[in-house]
Amino acid sequence: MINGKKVVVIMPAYNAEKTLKQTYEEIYHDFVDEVILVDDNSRDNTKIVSKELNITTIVHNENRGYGGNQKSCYKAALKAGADIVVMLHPDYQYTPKLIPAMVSMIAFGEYDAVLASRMLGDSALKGGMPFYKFLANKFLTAFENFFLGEKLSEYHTGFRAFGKEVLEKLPLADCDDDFIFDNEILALLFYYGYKIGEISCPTKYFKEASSINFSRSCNYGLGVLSVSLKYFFAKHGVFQSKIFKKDAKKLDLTGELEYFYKEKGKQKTGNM
Ligand SMILES: Nc1nc2c(ncn2[C@@H]2O[C@H](COP(=O)(O)OP(=O)(O)O)[C@@H](O)[C@H]2O)c(=O)[nH]1
Ligand SMILES: [Mg+2]
Repeated sequence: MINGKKVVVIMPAYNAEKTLKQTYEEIYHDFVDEVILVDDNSRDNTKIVSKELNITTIVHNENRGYGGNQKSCYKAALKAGADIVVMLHPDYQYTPKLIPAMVSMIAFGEYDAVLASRMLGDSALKGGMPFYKFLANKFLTAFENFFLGEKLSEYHTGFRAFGKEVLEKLPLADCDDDFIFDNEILALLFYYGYKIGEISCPTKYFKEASSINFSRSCNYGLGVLSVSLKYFFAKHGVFQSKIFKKDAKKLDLTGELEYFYKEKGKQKTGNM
């Protein structure tokens, strides 16, 4: 809780058994009211590790993709009464120690969403980001900034925080079920006039932290170009593609969620 706002950390997980504990233990639990993990039908023991750590756990019985996973995460967080939701990858790529800083930027009313950027400062290459990903990130960011008329340092980080209003109001149900979800949500935030803040964030690249290969990265890159152009066309009244339509669907919060495990009380194992 910070400034009277309930803070929920969500973790979209896929084969994260080796890095989950380390990630979880770096969360500063004094500000975080609940942690929720959605296991997207992992082939390893992610859900067992998650339960052992007393994390509220939901398990998809089929793989719904990274965007599909986030949709379940946000539904669960909103149903748990979150005012601020932090999306943190359980692959120990981003440091959870920045959660209080990110959450404060929303809790005191300055921003609607916050991105932890690897491209502010010089941490991306130092942290081992492959050079081709670095170049692609720079190019895609410049392209998207141009077509959106914005000035973010990157659109591709997996460490983000959102106020509940944006998760309730944006048409997230109609967003992609794969990686391009991350880009669509940012385009929608700008489209509806919400404010996005950024902080700098170190990153670490190692085997378990990065499984996206060259061809999936290329697909993602093409998706980013497409979202940028669709935004531009929608904004200038040329044509409105699915997510920019007025009747695009929001998350449906009416159904019950099936929990594999529910957090029992609040466990303070943070080491800060
Ligand atoms: N649901 C789902 N998530 C995935 C899949 N592949 C990767 N992820 C998750 O997507 C996130 C980003 O993937 P990652 O390999 O870390 O990408 P990178 O760090 O950007 O190179 C991580 O949280 C992964 O757990 C998948 O096939 N399905
Ligand atoms: Mg990663």
